Amino acid sequence: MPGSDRPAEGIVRELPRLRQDFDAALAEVRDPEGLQDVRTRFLGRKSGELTLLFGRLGKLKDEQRREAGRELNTVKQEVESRLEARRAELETRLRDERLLRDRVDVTLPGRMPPRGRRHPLTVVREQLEDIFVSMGYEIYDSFPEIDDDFHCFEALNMPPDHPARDMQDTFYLEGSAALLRTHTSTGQIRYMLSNPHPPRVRIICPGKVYRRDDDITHSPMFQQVEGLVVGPGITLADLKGTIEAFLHALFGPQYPVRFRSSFFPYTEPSVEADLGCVVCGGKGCRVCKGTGWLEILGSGMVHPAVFEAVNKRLGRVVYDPEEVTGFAFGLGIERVAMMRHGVDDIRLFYGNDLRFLEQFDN
Ligand code: 2NL
Repeated sequence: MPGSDRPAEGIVRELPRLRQDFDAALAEVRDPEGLQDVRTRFLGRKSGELTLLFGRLGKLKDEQRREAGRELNTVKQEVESRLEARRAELETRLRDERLLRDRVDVTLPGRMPPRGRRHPLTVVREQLEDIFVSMGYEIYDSFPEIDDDFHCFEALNMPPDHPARDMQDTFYLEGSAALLRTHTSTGQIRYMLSNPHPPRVRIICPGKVYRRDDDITHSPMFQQVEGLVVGPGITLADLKGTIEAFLHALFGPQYPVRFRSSFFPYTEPSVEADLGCVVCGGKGCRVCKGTGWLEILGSGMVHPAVFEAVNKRLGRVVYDPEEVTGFAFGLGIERVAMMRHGVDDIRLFYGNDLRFLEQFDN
């Protein structure tokens, strides 16, 4: 019987079977966990099959122990190096699989980010600004939008009982004297009060204004551009020439411009400018209500009472109505955009509906 008289042979005889089992187990390995299981089965510290054989060496005599030990060590080294080789092989295979799975086709066209554009009202406002800048005007950023009675009404020749102050039209802030400006004239008054080149003025004031109005042609918030020119010898002819040049620059010189007498508390005389209907070319249609004309802006010669109110606030005469005159005008940006694009409901500009906004190019 092996193991009794030649115990070394007993141990050594186990080795071919152990090798065979190891070969078979290693061939089954598919992943690092499986590989660890095989390592434990053969080399595990407590009950690895090879470890147990090493444990049996202690019972042998010197000569036999050396002999069997040599054999066992050879096998152990072989097992270890084959485990290591398999580990390297597995690692390479797993990495290749991962690279294949995560492959990116760098030749694919990129996904284009959606491209934004300026709001149609911004486009119109910037066109207006460009035209006036080319005529030598300064753009005066007419903040604040929350203002007071003086800048919005009193300085503009609208005394406390004036109908324009009616609660119907103006948003007042609860429990305070503050209000939302109803026009950007507030900015023009502020400019005159802080003018670096008195008494000469040549500015436009673009900005948002607020009125208690809401229907297809009125929005409670809308945008306005007002202009103001002050200096010695400014006349109604300057107003007419400026407005005509401006409207021709904005819409094209093919449209006729006419002036009609009108009334505003802050101008005298006051005139409204009409433009030949951009829809029918003047023949008369639904949009111009058969007149051939579209009302486009209000204007007039600055009322002396406006200069006087500013002088009074300044505490000295800076804009002497005997020395300087001026003209002013105001128009709604939405109205220009509606005429330009044939839009019939002002609220579309504030609905943020991309189906509407995407129809405008820049
Ligand atoms: C409109 C047109 C207008 C003015 C605005 C103005 C400003 C100052 C002095 C005098 Cl500081 N006038 N602005 C003048 C005429 C018309 O706006 O349709 N408004 C209801």
